[in-house]
Amino acid sequence: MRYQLYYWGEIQGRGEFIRLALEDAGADYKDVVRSAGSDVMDAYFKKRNGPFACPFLKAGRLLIGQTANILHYLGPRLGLAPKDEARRLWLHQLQLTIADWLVEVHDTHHPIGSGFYYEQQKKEARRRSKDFLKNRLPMYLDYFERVDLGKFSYVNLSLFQMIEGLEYAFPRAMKRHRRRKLLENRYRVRIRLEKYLTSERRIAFNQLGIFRRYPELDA
Ligand SMILES: N[C@@H](CCC(=O)N[C@@H](CS)C(=O)NCC(=O)O)C(=O)O
Repeated sequence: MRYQLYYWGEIQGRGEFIRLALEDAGADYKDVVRSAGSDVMDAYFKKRNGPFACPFLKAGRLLIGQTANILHYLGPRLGLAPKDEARRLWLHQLQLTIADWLVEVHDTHHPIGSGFYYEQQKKEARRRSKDFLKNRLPMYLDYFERVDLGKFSYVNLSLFQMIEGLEYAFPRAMKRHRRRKLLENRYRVRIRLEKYLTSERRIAFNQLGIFRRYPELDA
């Protein structure tokens, strides 16, 4: 199967959670916008039953949107999830929790709305980040440190991405929030995916993405 991934070409964003799974499995895929521009992606948004937002994946005749949904589909096909229904649902549940967590990270720099520039919501961003770092971040970290992830799966890859992103965005706060299992997972994935992570295919974190480094928002 040749997969076609549709996601913005300049950022890791939510597309990266899919890229990591495809790369880890050595899957045959095309990162469409990066090679053909974003017009092709826009055309899908105009379709009657197209996706609401990116990332979305084209797999044969299937057109699949929502990050967690895409991973739910890809997991067993890429050897990154078991076929057993109970385990798959558990992984899907964890991935949806990661999606919630990611929205909270985004909202640290855009707490009022995506229609405003960061500079227009700096004060609120500071309040929101403070609350996120003090209350929400440790809750999520403790949760994922505690739960049973089972055999290596796409959830391990997504957790790696969360920790990498948080270290990029909040290096000071993350020093206070070291979690042994999550760090071990991070090193494990770094070794597994070294070739991809050091290649040009891995877009660097930047100030357009979900994880952004504004020192004034860090601890
Ligand atoms: N719940 C969706 C969220 C998708 C989403 O918000 N994608 C962003 C890019 S990272 C987007 O295209 N937003 C445009 C919009 O919401 O209008 C997922 O996890 O995939």
